[in-house]
Amino acid sequence: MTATAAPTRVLFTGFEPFGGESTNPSWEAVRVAVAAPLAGLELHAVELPCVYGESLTALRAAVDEICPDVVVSVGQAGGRPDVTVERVALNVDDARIPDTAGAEPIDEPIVPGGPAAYFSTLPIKACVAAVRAAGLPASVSNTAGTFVCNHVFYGLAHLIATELPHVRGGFVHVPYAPEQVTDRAQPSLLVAAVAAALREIAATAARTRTDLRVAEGATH
Ligand code: PCA
Repeated sequence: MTATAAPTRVLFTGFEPFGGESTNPSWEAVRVAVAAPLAGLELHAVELPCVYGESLTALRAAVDEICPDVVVSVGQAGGRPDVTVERVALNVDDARIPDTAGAEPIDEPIVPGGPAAYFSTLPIKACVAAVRAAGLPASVSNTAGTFVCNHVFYGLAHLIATELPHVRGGFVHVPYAPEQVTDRAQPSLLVAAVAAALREIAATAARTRTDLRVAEGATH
């Protein structure tokens, strides 16, 4: 009898639309990413509200229900030209625009007394390399901002650090979808391409224990 390894359970999260947009490519891409099977992986997708606090409650509920090995949270970063794998989450909410419930916190800690920052526990450089090898643009980002995406990233990292050390997780920001920028000179990437990149990231996170030691830093 051949023993079959248990599949790596991957939870993707995407966000509802925000900021006056009618779609959010993060959720659209996550939906597409989980629609087809991927060898050795069990893929799940959950949509989060773009609301401080509530987004983390929903993430927590999904983690409790699905018991993932890997969590890849995804959000829209309008204006970025490529798929960006985030390195660091900051313990601060500082809203430039209201969240979809109207909250606009300024300089509030996400976890009072928590560490100033957490690093992603995904192999970020291996993930970037895998997306590029699939022919799609990707880079490491050193800031996830201070809006709801960073909030979810920090909350996820805190949950992993304090309660779920066997889970690996991080955050990926994705460009606008082309249909969002037909009237603006802004970079965009097809949802299908973003979904393919997310599948590469899931597969890479599942098989990679030690990240690549290659320079992906920034001078500013
Ligand atoms: N992007 C926002 C929040 C939700 C989303 O998709 C951000 O970058 O914070």
